[in-house]
Order: sequence, then C-alpha cells, then structure tokens
Amino acid sequence: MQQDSGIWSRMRLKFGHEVRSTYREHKLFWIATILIWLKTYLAYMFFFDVPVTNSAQAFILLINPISSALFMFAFSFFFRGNAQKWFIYGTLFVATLILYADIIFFRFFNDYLTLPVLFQTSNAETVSASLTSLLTWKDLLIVGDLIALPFFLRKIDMSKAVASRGRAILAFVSAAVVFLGNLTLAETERPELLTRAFDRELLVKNIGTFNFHMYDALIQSKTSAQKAMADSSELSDVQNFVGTKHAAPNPAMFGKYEGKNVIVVSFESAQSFAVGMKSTNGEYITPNLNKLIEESHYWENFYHNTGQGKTSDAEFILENSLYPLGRGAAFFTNAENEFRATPEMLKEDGYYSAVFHANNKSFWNRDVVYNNFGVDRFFSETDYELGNPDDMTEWGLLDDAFFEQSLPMLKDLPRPFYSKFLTLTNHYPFEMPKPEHELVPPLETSSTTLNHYVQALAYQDMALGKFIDGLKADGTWDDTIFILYGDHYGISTNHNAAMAELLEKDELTAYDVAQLQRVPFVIHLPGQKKGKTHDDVSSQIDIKPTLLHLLGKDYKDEIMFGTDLFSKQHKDYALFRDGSVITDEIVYTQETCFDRETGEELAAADSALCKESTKTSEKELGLSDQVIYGDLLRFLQRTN
Ligand code: GP9
Ligand code: MN
Repeated sequence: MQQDSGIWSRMRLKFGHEVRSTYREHKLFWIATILIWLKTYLAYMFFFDVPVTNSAQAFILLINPISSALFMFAFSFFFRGNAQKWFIYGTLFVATLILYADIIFFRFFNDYLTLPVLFQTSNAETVSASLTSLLTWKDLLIVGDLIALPFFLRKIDMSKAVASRGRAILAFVSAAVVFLGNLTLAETERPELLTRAFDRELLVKNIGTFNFHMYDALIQSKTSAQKAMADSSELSDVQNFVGTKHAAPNPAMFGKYEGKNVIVVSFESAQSFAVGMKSTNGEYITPNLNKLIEESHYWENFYHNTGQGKTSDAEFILENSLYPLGRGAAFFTNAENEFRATPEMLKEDGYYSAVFHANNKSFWNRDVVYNNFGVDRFFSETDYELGNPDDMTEWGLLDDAFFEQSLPMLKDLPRPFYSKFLTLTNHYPFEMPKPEHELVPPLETSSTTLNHYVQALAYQDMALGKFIDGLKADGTWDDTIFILYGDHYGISTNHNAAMAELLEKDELTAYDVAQLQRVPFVIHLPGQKKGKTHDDVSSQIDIKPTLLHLLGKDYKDEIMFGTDLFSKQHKDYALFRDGSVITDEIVYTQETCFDRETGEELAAADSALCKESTKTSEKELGLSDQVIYGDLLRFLQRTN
C-alpha cells in the first residue's frame, strides 16, 4: 500500500514535470493546441449554431475539441529544430482549412461535411458561384491567426527544440484519455451515439468536428468493404420486410392509365407551408400551384425523405423507392450499383425516358447515374440557349425560359414517354436577378432568406403555370399523368426565429420543425377536372409504387419501401432520413414524442407508441442502407 502510493506520487511528479518542461520547451505546441481548441469552440458558438439544452451538453461541447487537438500536434515531437515549428504551423493551417470548409459547407447546406460529399468535386464549381455570399468578416475569428502567425513564427527560434518520442507518446496517451473521458460523458448523455451514425449533429456536438471526420473516414472504409462482402442471402431479409409492407393495388385505379405519358416536375425547395399562403400585398405566392391542386389529387401531409443529397436524393427516392443514405449522396457513393429505376422498368413497356435540367450534366454525377437508371435522353445545359447572364440566377436558366425551351424538345419525344423536369429558380439564396423578376413583395420577417424565398417561389410558380398552359395548348396535357413534388426544405432551421414570426408562434418546437418538412405533392390524371385533397401521412418513397400501379405495373417482386397512395391498404406513415417518424397518431422527432393532431408532447407512458415505431423505422432505414451499400439488387432474380 505504502509502496503503491509511492509509485503513484512519483508518477504524478514525473507527469507534472513532463508537462511543465513540455510547456517550457514546446510553447508552440501548446499555443497551437489551444488555438485549435478555441477556434473549434468559437465555430460551435458563432457558426454551427449547435443546440445545447443542459450544462452537461455545454461541458461536452467545451471539451470535445481537446483530444483531436492534442492528437494532431503530438506528431510534432517527432521533428526537431525549426522543422518542428513549421510542422506545427502546417498542421494548424490544414486543420483550420478543414474547420473553415466545415463552416462554409454548414452555411450552405446546414449540415456537416462528410467524405463522400467532399469528393463531389464537380459540385464545387457551382457552389463557388454562391461563395461570395457565404463569406463574412466574422470568419477572421477562424482564419485570422493563420495570417498573423507567420510574422511571429519567423522571430521564434526553435533550432534547439528536441525531438522526443517520449513526449509524443505522452501527448498521444493524453489525447486518448481525454477522448475516452469525452466519449463516456457523451454516451451517458446520448446512448448509442456511435451506432446511430445518421444524426451528424449529435455526433459533432458530442465528439467534436475533427473526431467526427475521423469517424466518418472509418465508416467510409467500412462501407466499401460491405459491398465486397455482401451476398445474396442478405436480400431475403429485405424481401421479407418489403413483402409485409406491400399494399395491394386499388382495382379502380390499377392500370387505368396504362400507356399514358408521364411528366414529373421536381419543384425546387418548395415547402407546403407556402402553398395557399399570401404575401404582404394579399396576393397568393403560388396561384398556379393552387389552381393545379384544385383540379388534381393533392396530399397535404406529404413529407420529403431526403438527406445530404438534397435534389439528387429526391430523384433517387422517386426512381427507386429506396431511402437515400444517411451520409453523402447515393448519386455519388453508389452511382454504379445495380438498380431497378423507373426509366428502366418502364422501358419494358415501350416507354422512352428523358430528363430536362438546365444545369451542367455532371453536376451531382447525374450523367453517370441517369445512364445507369436507363434514361434515354438527358437534356442538360448544353441543350439550352442560356442567353443574357442578367436573366439567369446563380444556378442557371430561370424556370420560365427553361420550360419554354423544353416544350418543343418534349413534343419531339417518342411516345409514350416518362419525363422529369428539374426546376432551379427557387434555390438558396433565393435572390432574383432583377426587380422585374419579383412577382410578389418580400415577406417582412427578420430573415432576408425567408423574405426572398417567397419571391423565388412565386417566380417558379409562374413558370409552372406557363408550362401547364403550354402542355394544354399542344394537346400533351390530356394524355399525360402530371406529377409534381417539392424536393426538400428550402428554409433551414437557421431561420426558425423568422419562421416562428411568419407562422405567428412564440418559437418553433421540434414538432413544428418536423411538420415543416411537408412538401407539396400533386398527381393530375389525364382527363381529371375535379381535385381531391388527401390527408394521409405519406412521403416521397410512395411516389414510385403509386405511379407504377396507375400504369398497370405490378411490382410485387421488386424491392421498394413505399406503398401505393391509392391503395386501401396504405398506412399513414412517413420516415425521415434522420430517423424521425410520423404516423396517424404521433410525430417522433429529436428524441421527443408528440401527438400528431395537437402537437403536444406526450407523457412518458404514452410515448410507448413512439418506441414501437422507432424500432421498425430504424430497421427499415438499416435495410434500405444495406440494399445500397451491399449493392444487393444485383442478386435480384427476376420473374419477368
Ligand atoms: C442543381 C440542383 C439543386 O442541379 O441539384 O441543388 P440542391 O437543391 O440539391 O442544392
Ligand atoms: Mn433542390
């Protein structure tokens, strides 16, 4: 006992001595470690807008940058002299760049950067167009030291700094100890943190940005291995699951529109809250969509299921009725998989398929993916007259010009056709190029983004109206199933305060945020004059099964996670990519259970309902991921 405490106190003394002498001899190591710690913390405070609800979370947030900072600078002890100095500066430089990239990405997408998204280099060009509007003076908090430091560094002479393997080990061990402590705290705060990888916000909040990137890299290598190791037996689990979900077609609708053309419009960033809403001058924001709804089937409780892949995720869901991925965009990570996408399936029935999008063909890897999906013709930027740059948004051609130029191309397509139009005008930052493009006045909330959003949406709506008129004029309308869906939210949670003002609420609850994920969904059937508004809880995953049944295509042998919205067996259900679940009774989101009708938080006893739904929903997301990561559809035996 005596001896034990002797050893302990000697170790303590030695440790204290080492830390003191590292401080004396390696001041720069400490300065850099503290700088990265501080900058990451400042980024949490000023840029990432990380929600903190209790003091334990605040503490975790404060300490989570330490382990990675110690870890990255620990390598400097392998260098001696001025090499040590420049290694530290170089590491600080690279780490800062990563942090800054995270910040800019977050500003744009309100999400954290992952490896698959990072390698989508073809996006960089288009994103850089909006870059200037994404930089602010506050950014100097993050990058300012990089500019200032070299002046000091030149004066600091480190020619006598020694390399020390012992100190490197000490720093690595300290990093590991701090990390384990951090992780234990985080796991107590949020059990199963690492297994539920699809919630990036929770991860960053708990283990810090740099550790999150390392974790992401590990996952990435795991998914590559998954495909190599997957075998056909995994498919049967998935088949059983989707088999039990399958909803039999409604005999009154099945095959009723066999052989009709199909037009699908992806309505950029359109959210249901704006449908039927008026701007400050009393005029409707989306008069044309409102009119379309009056004469079509409309689902008012229809949600998006998209993740990081945004528009491309919505397309992925539309064409496959699979969930998008929790990290990255399937359009990039799994572009070459075997799929049974709608264009390919309809080809069996003599359909010709085309996509119209006035943007670069390789953006979001679309050219590669469409080819794999069986799309016959992709009309992209080079097929359009781009005209005067003043008449374009940062994202390309305005939607009215896009539709106007597309109409003759559509008319020339072999029939029947399956076509998709991707609109663009209503895209962040929602600024219209000229005052004459502003069809309604801006809103008057505290968020300029939200205020301009309705103007961009109004323009997109005007373009939609003209497009429908054009289709009616050339006779296509009567022979076509016309589908419109909002691809994903346009107004992120960064604008919750302004959104609360608009919706006349004190503040938005997690329930409100979930309800804001509703996007418009319309099906106009050939010859339809009278509309019908459905209140079923539904989501993008249901579009494909609904369409296939209308066209008389039985999909029992295929792998699809959605169900036909006209089927009498369709259940009220929407599952978000972050694991939130909505049924006829509940809204489960942000780990809280709400009554769907009233928005009241449910008492613990009642929230058993939520637990039940999360079990199946996590399984569902997991199986859908398995299909994609394991490329399981290559094992599908087809009966036809
Ligand atoms: C542009 C389209 C829009 O081609 O993908 O981008 P997103 O809505 O995904 O940011
Ligand atoms: Mn989009």
